[in-house]
Amino acid sequence: MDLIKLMQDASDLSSDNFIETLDKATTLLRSEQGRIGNFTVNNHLITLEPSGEALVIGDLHGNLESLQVILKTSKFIDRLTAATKDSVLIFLGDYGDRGNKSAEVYFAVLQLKLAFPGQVVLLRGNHEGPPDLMASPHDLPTKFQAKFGENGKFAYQKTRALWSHLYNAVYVPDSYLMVHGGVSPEINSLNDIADADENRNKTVLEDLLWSDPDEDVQDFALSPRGIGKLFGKVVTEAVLRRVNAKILIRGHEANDAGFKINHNSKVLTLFSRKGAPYFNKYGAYLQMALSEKTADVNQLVPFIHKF
Ligand SMILES: [Mn+2]
Repeated sequence: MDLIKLMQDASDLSSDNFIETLDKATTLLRSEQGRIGNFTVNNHLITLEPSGEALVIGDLHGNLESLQVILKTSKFIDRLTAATKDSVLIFLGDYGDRGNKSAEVYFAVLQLKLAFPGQVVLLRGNHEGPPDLMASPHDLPTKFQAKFGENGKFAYQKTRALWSHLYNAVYVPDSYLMVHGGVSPEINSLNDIADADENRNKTVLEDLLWSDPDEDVQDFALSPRGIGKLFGKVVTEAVLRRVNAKILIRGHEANDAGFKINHNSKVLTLFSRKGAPYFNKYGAYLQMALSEKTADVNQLVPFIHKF
């Protein structure tokens, strides 16, 4: 795969090409269970081998330019193509809405998944939530309509069909738990994360997609978002202990530096897009060796790249 061609194809995207890509990706994701490439799939949870390199990308929200910058500076398509096949590209969710290239971002991300199925992981963000936990404002339907005309509605339906097949979390044993929003006090085991969907462990799903870490909250509190919770460091520490991980990596919150650190350096937030409507000064992504044993986010800072 070639980055310039991927970006060109995304910019030239037709509704037919988009719908075909959505169909292929949904079929692929639906089939994933058990051992695939570098990871093991257990329902909505991906467990990664602690080897090779990972590129972790936070919220993109329809900003294709940021994805292009990240893939170019990280040279990660070359890494994915390498014969060792031990590089993993992880998206933390929130692909669409807010920015003006949501369809293009979805297309590029799904093309990467289709090209490297065993090395690309797509997490579910709150902008890919179930019908009763939908993000607002949600401009995807109107943006698709404007871009694809009468096929916009169909493209939107196909996009919605994909969401329930996205993953809740990536787990690297003894090291990392990666989610879109946050952890839930109701997580007692990895299975609680793996099984959380529209029908089971609904509160866990809501917290994974929507919650935020807070320094002033001990356990948890109502979120100003109206969905999910603010969780304190007591919850972070308890959940990391219960699942045997040291660091929580998540997206979901815009910030000027592109990243922030919470809860005694146990929580890393990545925000990987720039431009309207957030106007954060920097976006950031994480490129790290999974074999490194890290118990403190400060040890990861050298591997956080700002752009
Ligand atoms: Mn979000």
